[in-house]
Amino acid sequence: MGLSHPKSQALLERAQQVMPGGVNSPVRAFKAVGGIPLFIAEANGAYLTDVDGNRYVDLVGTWGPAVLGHAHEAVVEAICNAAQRGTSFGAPTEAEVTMAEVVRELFPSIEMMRMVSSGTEATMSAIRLARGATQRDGIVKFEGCYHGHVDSLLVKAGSGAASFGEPDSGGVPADLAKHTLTLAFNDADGLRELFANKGAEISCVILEAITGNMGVILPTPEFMEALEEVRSQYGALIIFDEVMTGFRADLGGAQAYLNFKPDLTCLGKVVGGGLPVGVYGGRKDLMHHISPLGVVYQAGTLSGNPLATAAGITTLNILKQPGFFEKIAETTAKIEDGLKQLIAEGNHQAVVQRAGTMLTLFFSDKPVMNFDDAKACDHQRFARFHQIMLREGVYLPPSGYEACFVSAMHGAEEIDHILRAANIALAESAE
Ligand code: KE4
Repeated sequence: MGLSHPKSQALLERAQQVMPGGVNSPVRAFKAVGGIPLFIAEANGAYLTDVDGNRYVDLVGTWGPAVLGHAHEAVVEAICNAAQRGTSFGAPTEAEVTMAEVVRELFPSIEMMRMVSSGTEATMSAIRLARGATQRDGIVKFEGCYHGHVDSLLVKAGSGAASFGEPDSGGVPADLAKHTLTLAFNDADGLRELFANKGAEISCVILEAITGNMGVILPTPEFMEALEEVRSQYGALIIFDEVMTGFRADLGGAQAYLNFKPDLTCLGKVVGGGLPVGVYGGRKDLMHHISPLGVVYQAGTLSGNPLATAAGITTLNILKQPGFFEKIAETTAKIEDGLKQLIAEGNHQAVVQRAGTMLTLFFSDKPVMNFDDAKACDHQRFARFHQIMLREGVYLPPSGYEACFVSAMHGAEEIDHILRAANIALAESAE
């Protein structure tokens, strides 16, 4: 018996009159998994409650930020206290300095940074900086990696492998997209070959070094070596988009997990503790190109505002306590191991891939190493799996190309609930 969602249905009909698809971000529309998007009334700890009173163990974590769990008492208190002193001044504050110092402590490669209000703003600004600093227009990205809705990054591979990109969205000018080259993730030889042909034109390589937007995929050592080679041989800047992996793949992000020092890093999600914050930063000599020091312009009315920095500082100070992050990663590993055991016992064609506190269950008969592998997964089965998990009270990302996120508030009871639900959903979705 499915859960009833009459209030979500009614709200969806109202919402669709005033917002495209009734949502403020496309993935929320549940298009990939069917059913209707659930309107959430509140969230607390590891749980969401929808407007019809149905309660779920949350594995979306608002796409990453809720690493402490929802409505964490200290974060809510910090936001309330800050709000009483004013919500935005459009002027520098001590909190921005404190927050930047905490980010630099956890991400030593970020010697200097600029705060913005979203992950998209962070990546958009980082590639503008790379172009400005190198005086080159070319950009390299990888199929399946998502970096926010930046015109130059909504680009798919052109007809020929080494040809420049084509728009991957309406409204992106072909004249802009052509400056973006796209390769397969983990294609070390393709990267070397592309640079051999066009290295002098390329300002940067931007990547999710551990991906989340085609599910969790780890890079091969060869791929990381090729990145280092093209940086040293051609002077291209390496930009790690850690909007998702920051404080998630590892406390110090993918760069700590992989022991690789990027030239620039983009952060978002967790860094704002659930409020709108993005960060881009890295080598001081590069950040000196940013206005008002240099000629690369970037600005934002609400950048570094008091509420977001209060939430961010509180979140990071709790997260960096000794053993705190490791405990969440340990919980995530228990979920991974439990899922793998169920897959083996039921002889299901599925694999689980994890990095730190983020994981993906792919309906695939082999490890997923790039976007072609991710596309070859059984996404119809994932849709059935998603709906059954929802019925069983577990809220998964509504797409097979996403990552699940675990919080500090997921404990033994939540692990047991997730695995019991998965056992049912694996069996029923197989039919
Ligand atoms: P925002 O502009 O949504 O804050 O960040 C864009 C972004 C940039 N880089 C990476 C690696 C990201 O994962 C994201 C946003 N991630 C998606 C989830 N796949 C956010 C969910 C959504 O689009 O609604």
